[in-house]
Amino acid sequence: MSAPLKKSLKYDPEFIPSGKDMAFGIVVSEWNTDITNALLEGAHNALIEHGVENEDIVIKYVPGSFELPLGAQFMFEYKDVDAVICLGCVIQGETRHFEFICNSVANSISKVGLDYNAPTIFGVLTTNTIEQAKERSGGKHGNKGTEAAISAIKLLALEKDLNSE
Ligand code: DLZ
Repeated sequence: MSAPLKKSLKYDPEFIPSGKDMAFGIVVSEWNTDITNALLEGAHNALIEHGVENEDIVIKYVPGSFELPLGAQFMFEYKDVDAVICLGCVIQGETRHFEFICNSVANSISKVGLDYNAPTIFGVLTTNTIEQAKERSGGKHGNKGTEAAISAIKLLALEKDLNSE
């Protein structure tokens, strides 16, 4: 398949389904909060832009990215949401914390999604430096929060489509 089609499928609003009547939870990590709030802004704007009502978006914070999976699970348990978007930023430091946190968070977010049969999106930046994180949260590499929100809408639309066949 040609590169332009691939690009349009991902970014062209024409190929992004409407988020009308969909409800979303957004769980945000308090670590590197400048970055995660920028991801949140990107995700929230994208949901609104694609037809989601503000009252259908629940936003909650957790202490760090490690807590995102449980935050997502709580969202599904206690709030009437169809999908959860997890937003975090883990920056490679001197410690081995990076590897532990990234692996655990990725695996556990995936598990929540499979357990609840509901989109649970990995919107977590895992970068070497804060500059790289800035570039991906509203900088020259776009905003991964926006992409996370669009992924959530697309997966819900896919489920609706398959369920109606
Ligand atoms: C401990 C820790 C470290 C070292 N680095 C980060 C980070 O870069 N990004 C992040 O979101 N959280 C970090 N944390 C906190 C852990 O995610 C977690 O909140 C604590 O280990 C408590 O469980």
